[in-house]
Amino acid sequence: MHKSHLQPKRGFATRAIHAAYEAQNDQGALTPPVHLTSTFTFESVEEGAARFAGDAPGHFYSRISNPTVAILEQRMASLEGAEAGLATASGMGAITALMWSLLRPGDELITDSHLYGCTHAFFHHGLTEFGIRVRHVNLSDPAQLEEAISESTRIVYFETPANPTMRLVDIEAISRIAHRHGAQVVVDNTYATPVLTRPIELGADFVVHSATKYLGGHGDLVAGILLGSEEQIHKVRLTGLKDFTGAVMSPFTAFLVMRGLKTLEIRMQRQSASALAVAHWLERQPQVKRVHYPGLESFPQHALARRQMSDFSGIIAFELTGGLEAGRAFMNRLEMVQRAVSLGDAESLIQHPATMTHSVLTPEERAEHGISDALVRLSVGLETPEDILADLAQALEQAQE
Ligand code: 7XF
Repeated sequence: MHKSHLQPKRGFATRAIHAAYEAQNDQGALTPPVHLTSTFTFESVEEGAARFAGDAPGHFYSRISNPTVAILEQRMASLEGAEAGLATASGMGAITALMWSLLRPGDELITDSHLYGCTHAFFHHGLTEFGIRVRHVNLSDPAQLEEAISESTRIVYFETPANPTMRLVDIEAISRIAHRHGAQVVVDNTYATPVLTRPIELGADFVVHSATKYLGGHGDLVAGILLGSEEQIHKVRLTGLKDFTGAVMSPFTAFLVMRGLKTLEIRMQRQSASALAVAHWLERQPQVKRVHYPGLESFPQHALARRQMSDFSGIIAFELTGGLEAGRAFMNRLEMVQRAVSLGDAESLIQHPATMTHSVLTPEERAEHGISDALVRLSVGLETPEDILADLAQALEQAQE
C-alpha cells in the first residue's frame, strides 16, 4: 500500500496512469470503478449533517462530488501541477462556473482578442449583461496589458495557442503584470495540454480545459476541467458549479477521460510530430499562402514557442492563395481527413472557423480576432502520417483543377 505513485517526482506518464487511485481500496479493480450514483447514504442523521457541514469526510450528492470524478480531478491536478481540480460537463461549463464564482458587477475582465467563439460569446453577450466590463487586449504584447490594466481588473484570461489562429501568449510575463495589479490569471490550456505547457508552474492562477479535445482524445465525449488552488477550487465547487451552473461531469465521462489520459503523452508526441511534418509540407506548396504553426521557423513567435512549449501540438491553421473558394474546394475533396469541428481526436479533422467554430462572431469581430474568411483549421490525427499527407496532396491538386 505504498503511496509512492502519488509522489510528484514520478514521471508525467506514470501519474497520468496511476495518480490518485489505489486498486487495493477497490477490491483490486485495475481500473477505477464507475460510481453511477446520484446520492450517498448516511449511517445516521448526525453523520449526514456533518458531511454537509464539511466536518466529516465523504460524498453526499454527485452535483457536489463523486468518487470516480474525484480521481480524475486529483489526477489532472497532479498533471497540471495544481493543488486541486474540478471536473465539469463541458469546457464551457468550466469557464462559466469559474467566471460566475469570481466576478461581481463593476469588475473588469481583460481577455486576449484571439479566443474560441463561444468563450467570446459568453464574455461579450453573457457577462456584460450582468454589469461586468470586458476588454479586449492583444496579450501577445505584454506592454499592452500594462497599459490597459486597472484597479477594477479582476481577471486576465487567454488561450495559448489561441483558437484558431495559434497565436501565443507569454504566461510568465502576463502573470507577473497581472499579479502586480492584484488580478488573477486564467489560461485555457486546451491546445497545449499539460504535456506541452503547464501554466500554473509558470505563474497562472487557474487552468481551464475543454477535455472534449486532447484529454479525452477519442471524440466520444464532451467534458471540461478546471485546476487551481485548493481554496479557490473549493469555492467554485460550492458556488459556480453547485449553485450557479450545475454543469457537473458524469462519472461515466470521468471514466472515459481517464482512459484517454493514459495515452495523452504518447498521443501528443505523435500528433506534434505529424503536425510538424504537415506544416513543413504545407509551407512548400505553391497553393498555400500562409501556415500558422508554432513549430515553424517562420512563425512570428517561434522563440516563445520553444521556450514555453515542450512540443508544438497537433493543430495547424492555414490560408490558400485562392482564398475562401479555394479553401472550400480543397476541404470538399478530402477523402480520409474528416470535415468536422473539435480537435485532438484520433481522426484528422478539418473545419472552417469563419462559418463554423467562430460563426457567432460578427465579421468585424472576426477581423479583430485575426480570422480571415480564407482560414482553414486542421487537427492532425493519429493516422499513418504518409496517409494524412497523401490525402491533403490529392485534395489540393484536385481543388486546383
Ligand atoms: O464546451 P467544450 O468542451 O466544447 O469546450 C469549449 C472550448 C473551450 N476552449 C477552447 C480552446 C475550445 O476550443 C473549446 C471548444 N472548441 C471546439 C472547436 O474549436 O472545435 C468547439 C466546436 S464548435
